[in-house]
Amino acid sequence: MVAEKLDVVVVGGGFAGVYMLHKLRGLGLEAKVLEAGSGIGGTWFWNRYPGARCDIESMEYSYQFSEELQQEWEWTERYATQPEILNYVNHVADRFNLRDGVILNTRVESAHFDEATSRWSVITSTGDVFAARYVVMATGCLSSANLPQFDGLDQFEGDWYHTGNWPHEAIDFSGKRVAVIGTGSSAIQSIPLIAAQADQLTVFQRSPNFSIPARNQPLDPEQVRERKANYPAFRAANKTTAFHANFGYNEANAVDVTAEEREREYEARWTHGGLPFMAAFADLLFDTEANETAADFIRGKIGEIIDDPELAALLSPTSVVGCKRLCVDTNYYATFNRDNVSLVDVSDNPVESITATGLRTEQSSYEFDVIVFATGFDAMTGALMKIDIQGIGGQALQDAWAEGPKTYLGLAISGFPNLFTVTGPGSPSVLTNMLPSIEHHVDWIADCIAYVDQKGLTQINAKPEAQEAWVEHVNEVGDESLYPRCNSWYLGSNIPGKPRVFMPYLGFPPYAEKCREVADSGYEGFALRS
Ligand code: N01
Repeated sequence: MVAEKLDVVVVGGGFAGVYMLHKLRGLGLEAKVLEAGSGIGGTWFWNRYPGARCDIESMEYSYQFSEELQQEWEWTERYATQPEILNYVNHVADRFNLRDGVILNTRVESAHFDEATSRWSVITSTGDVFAARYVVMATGCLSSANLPQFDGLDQFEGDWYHTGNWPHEAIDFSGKRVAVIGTGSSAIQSIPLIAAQADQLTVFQRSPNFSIPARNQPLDPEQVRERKANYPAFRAANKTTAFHANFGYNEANAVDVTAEEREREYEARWTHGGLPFMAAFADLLFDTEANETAADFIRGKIGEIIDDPELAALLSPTSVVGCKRLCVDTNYYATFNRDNVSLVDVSDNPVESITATGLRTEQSSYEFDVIVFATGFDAMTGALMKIDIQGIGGQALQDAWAEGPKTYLGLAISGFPNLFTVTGPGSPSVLTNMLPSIEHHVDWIADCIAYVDQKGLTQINAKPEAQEAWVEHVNEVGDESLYPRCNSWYLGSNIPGKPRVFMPYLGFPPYAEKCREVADSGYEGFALRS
């Protein structure tokens, strides 16, 4: 098969891939996006489970590269639903004439670097071959669904679904006995809606999670008008915050204020709703004692909501708040007061197998018509490691990352020249508002490609020592926080056998500063070749 020559192959047609294509075209480059799905949208294409909605406010979870776009698009709710976000990204693709640059239903199977030509040979599931000067992996942080290896799934006579790979047609749970396995964000959003429809719902919980009410509501037209009048300034202010979002950061430490002040602050944030709860005090993710005050507050709320004290205790986490991604819900805890909902604690009574008619834990058997796996993702590295990526000398990414991912700035991997990762491990990505962080990465990558081309160079490769220093720095910063203290997908600990490494970089502003310095210095830490 003759390879089609391109300047850039972009892998993945989510928000990152779509904007990357727009930027590359702006540079006059020939680029194609290769997307496994039958539509664009990434996360918002695949995660169609009931109740799927963003946990960042819609007016922040949107592109800002075009002032016209952000002025003309009308969000309807404080937190946008999955269908609305999918409509939005499709609107962007149409508005900027990007559709003809996206090849759908095409999964990238391998990407091998040829040193002699400085080109990547990219082979797809459809047998197409591309020879590209650059590859941008816009493969997403939470795109490789984790389906635990339960014996017997192929024997199950009912229907089963994974929240991260949900069918396109609506599923009717009426009259059904339904199991949900997992209690992360996807489960917490879908459980209240499934419970409202199903005959019976049984939730299998391995670890309880902290969740804050979303307080979702229609957007107030007056507030929208005000925000739109100052959109660029609003976005600029968000860039100066750790989470790249308008969380109303309080700079006081929880341990320095009185119990009454803490209570007042937590209560105000519980009433306001959503992730800004974590910005109640500056020390919440750095000091166990401070964190425990937040944990106590949320446990108190769970106790108030749940009628049965034993059930409330089961639903109350004893872990660090925010150590796992904080959940945001609509009626999650209250759903457990319903007569048709029950909770099974599988923390020391694991799900052992799926049977023809249901599932078996170590202690009991259950019968179901439908099983929903809300069991998460092989996060941050999963999608990349599924592709056969080989860099200089045929080195496989799987080998280079055998002990955990190593990148320079979460943007490049030493030994894999001219290949970039959008929101890769070692970047703030999942610890920030993803959309503006994606835009930041895409802009940086586009500038970098433009620089290399303008200088007439053929290769840019992260130096091993720069990568080592960055990885060490990411770990040092992570270790100052409470994040490494619990098991979470940030650490890869939800996937059996995955090396335990804290993958994201904590703090957007210092990261953006470092990226700027590297670019301004002519790409310090990179080896450039003519
Ligand atoms: O996945 P998760 P998710 N037996 O990994 C359990 C984003 N997101 O899809 O905690 C029994 O959080 C597992 O138990 P444990 C957001 O960043 C955002 O819900 O490992 N249980 C856990 O309860 C989020 O953090 C939004 O003990 C098993 C659950 O499955 C990320 O995506 C919405 C098990 C997995 O939870 C992932 O969320 C949705 C087993 N063998 C997602 N294996 C919003 O924007 C796993 N579990 C709101």
